[in-house]
Amino acid sequence: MKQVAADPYTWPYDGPVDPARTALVCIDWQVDFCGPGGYVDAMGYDLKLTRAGLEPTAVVLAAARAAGMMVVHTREGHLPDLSDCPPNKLWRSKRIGAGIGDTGPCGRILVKGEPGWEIVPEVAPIAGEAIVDKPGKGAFYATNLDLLLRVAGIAHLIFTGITTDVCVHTTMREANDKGYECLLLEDCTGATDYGNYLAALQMVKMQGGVFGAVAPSSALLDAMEAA
Ligand code: C5J
Repeated sequence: MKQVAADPYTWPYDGPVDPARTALVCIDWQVDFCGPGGYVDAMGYDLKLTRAGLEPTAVVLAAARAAGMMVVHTREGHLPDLSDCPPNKLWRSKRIGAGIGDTGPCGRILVKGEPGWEIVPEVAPIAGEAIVDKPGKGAFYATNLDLLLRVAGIAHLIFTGITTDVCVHTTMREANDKGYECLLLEDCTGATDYGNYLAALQMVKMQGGVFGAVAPSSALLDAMEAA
């Protein structure tokens, strides 16, 4: 494999992509965030924006699997009794009319085990892939993600998922602070607001790549084909 033609630098900083040290992290591709009747739909946002990255992500996922890369899927959700849902998060969700734990067309909103909490079929995990359940926006908070990655010898992370400005950004920032070298695939992510999506991409690239780098998935696939 080669390095990836990314912005603002050729990624990763330390040489060609090494599939044994790289994980593909797929953030919260759940019905609640991109499916009809889920949480994002209940809040009244345009699902086309959060679904936009699904098709390219499925292609990258297949390539990562073929290359033997570690794949990690994350899911945001809460226990049925909501004992792991901070009261301010609960209050805000009810205020906007999509209360966590309330019953909707996809079952109870953002509750573990409900249809809305499941990952959509296009990018669903397969046997052997890690699934990290998280109560918050960042996938490192209150989870074993860092341990799983370090035990597997992973130093580089490639991100897909939703939403760009919330769970993807929070997780990428956490990862960056921990020293992981991060790449965000711009066509494999989406936000509930297009301006926020663009801003989130731009934020990564400031200060010479303050949180890592950004590339189209085609650039990653080109680098992988050079294996
Ligand atoms: C949000 C997420 N937006 N997965 N969660 O509440 O980005």
